[in-house]
Amino acid sequence: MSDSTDRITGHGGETHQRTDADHPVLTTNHGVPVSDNQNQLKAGQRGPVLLEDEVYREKINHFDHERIPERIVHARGTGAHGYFECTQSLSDITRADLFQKKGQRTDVFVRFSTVAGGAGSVDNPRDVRGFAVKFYTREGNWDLVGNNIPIFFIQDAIKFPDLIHAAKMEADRGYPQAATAHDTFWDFISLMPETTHMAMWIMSDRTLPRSFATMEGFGIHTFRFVNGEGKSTFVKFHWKPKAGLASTIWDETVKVAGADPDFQRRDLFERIGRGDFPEWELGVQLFDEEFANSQPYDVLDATKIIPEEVLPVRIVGKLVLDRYPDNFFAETEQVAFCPSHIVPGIDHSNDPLLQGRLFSYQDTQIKRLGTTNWHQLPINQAKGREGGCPYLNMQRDGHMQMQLPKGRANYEPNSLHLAGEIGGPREDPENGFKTFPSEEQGQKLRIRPESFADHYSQARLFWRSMDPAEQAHIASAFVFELSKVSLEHVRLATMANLRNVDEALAKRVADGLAMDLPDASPTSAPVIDMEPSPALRVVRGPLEKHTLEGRTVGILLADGSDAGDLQKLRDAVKKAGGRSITIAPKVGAVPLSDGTKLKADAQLFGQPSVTVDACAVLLAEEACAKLVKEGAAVQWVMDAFGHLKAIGHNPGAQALLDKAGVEPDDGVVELGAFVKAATKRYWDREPKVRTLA
Ligand code: HDD
Repeated sequence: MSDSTDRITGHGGETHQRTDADHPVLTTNHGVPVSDNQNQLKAGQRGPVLLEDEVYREKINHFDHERIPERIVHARGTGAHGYFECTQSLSDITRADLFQKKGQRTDVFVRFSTVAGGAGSVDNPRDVRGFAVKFYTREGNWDLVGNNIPIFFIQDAIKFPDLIHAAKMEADRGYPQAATAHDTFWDFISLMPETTHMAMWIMSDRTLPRSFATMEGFGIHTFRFVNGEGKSTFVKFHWKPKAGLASTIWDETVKVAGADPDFQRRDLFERIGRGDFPEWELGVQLFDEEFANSQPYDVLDATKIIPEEVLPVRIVGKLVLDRYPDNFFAETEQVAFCPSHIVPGIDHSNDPLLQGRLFSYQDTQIKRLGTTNWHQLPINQAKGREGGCPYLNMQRDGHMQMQLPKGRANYEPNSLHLAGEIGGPREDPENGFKTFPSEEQGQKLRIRPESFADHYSQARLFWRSMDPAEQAHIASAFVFELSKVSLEHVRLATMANLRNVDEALAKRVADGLAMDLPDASPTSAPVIDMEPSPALRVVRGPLEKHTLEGRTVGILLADGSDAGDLQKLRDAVKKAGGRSITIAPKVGAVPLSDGTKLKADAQLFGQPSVTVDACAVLLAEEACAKLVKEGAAVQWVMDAFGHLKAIGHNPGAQALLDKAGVEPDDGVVELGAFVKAATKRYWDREPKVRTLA
């Protein structure tokens, strides 16, 4: 065997035989070194390929089988590793290991996703975002499989296949991909009043997050915490983004999807790459049976929230994503979450949506990953206690069995240990997981409880909690979506439901469609006016953060742009915690005022202003005169203004702003004032730039 200098360390730390200065030897999957990876084996130089060519056959054979079924929902996703840190012990409320000690860290893997689109669809349609967190706790994996919306469409899991069939592309035509603006979705929604509250959230800015880092997350269901004495406390989980809440304008969303379908995946990758780690605080709403019974809604109903003003969110931890997967398929595609994966100290409630979920995920993972041993995939493996065995039981065999259990103990009880053999693991009545012994009674019935009957009060609460700018976005989104519905009776049925939410909303939608308002649909419970909840707002809400931290400034420049101004601007953006990218008609070498040549970060056509959070225009007059005739440059500025972004400019750029129709306001400033102006959007500008319903 050659000495160690002939060995080279591979990706996973293993060593390989070195073939030249930099590369290990290429082999077949069965370890046979390959002499030629460029040509098939032929009879003669130009002869037929030979069947015996194992190198070629194995390579193509594997390639042909490299795709696995995509997730039936949430197919398009992006994941990252990180950690959860307990910042406030909850040991009095739960025995769950990860909440015992302040400062205690637990590894996590998080996957963000859209719902309706396929794995290859766009990152930012109007859609819910999955927010699935796998905690590798020392007492097993806990999967908190949530969304960025605190409620769900339906109350009972049995309707889930119908909902998804209606939302996804239509069965006879195979479109639209990743969009709800179509007949079957709104047909289903209009016939299921329980979906009305969620429809409001779907039409709001919540489904247009700027980045995964700027959206909230929710566990949605009521769960239970169970402490060491077996006492249960109801709990709802919230993820509050450190970067604040930020969404895009619908026109901007549509354009980003075209300019960069991977926008949010790229954003996560680049944030982590530059050490700008996305972070959330974990908040809990804790309550007991008495509180639950005193509310005008049922806490087991997943279409209802508990307003934060009614029951404050208590911050107990933080989540930091600080490592991108090494391999997208091995980790992000193969990761498997199950809401049924809970750990001692956490338990389910009787929420029929949650209960139904407890079966589905395990079932779908076997279909998707092709084996009952999917828990052995590294990304899904429990980590266990330090050095301890992550899991131990008598389950054996099955496809792709990677374990090597020793001995004969594949059954329990057994007495093999009495013969000095391996007896295998035994249950732990003291510390093992125990289901909370809730009292259950009643007949076996297929029934929806009366307490689930109010489908409009919280939809009204949401609407009346919104900032006027958000109300305009919601009404306009209904108009946009229903305009794409070809079935007139579906539009009318939807508006009939909206009349129960808010008459003004319904009127705005009807006017936007140039249709008469139908009679309101019947309601199965009185619609009550709840106290508005400002916590629900994105625009001018408690989580709207005026900052440049984690945000991107685009600087449009061209020949002769002032080098000193450029440096000052970049330094100021950096000091404010933002990052700047220089954008020019040609990337290779931009001659600046001091004779230096700048390599621009991006080319004007490839980095439209929809891909940045704030815009600066730094131009010499001569170059500006040319760009005034360049549509992409005019559009760059016009979109920045139309999407309510801050625009900083030097005097030389004024002609381009004029051509783009930019009007003076607080968000259009000279460069010296730009960094401060760039920390937010200018919502009051919107009525000047577009007609909203
Ligand atoms: Fe689900 C995947 C979230 C209702 C059945 N769901 C899935 C994922 C998320 C959610 C984030 C992707 C996980 C990943 O990244 O791999 N789902 C939710 C939330 C729901 C919800 C927050 C309502 C509160 N889901 C729901 C119901 C059912 C399912 C009612 C079925 C009864 N969900 C599934 C699934 C998926 C899934 C079909 C598809 C891929 C997977 O499980 O792993 O089992």
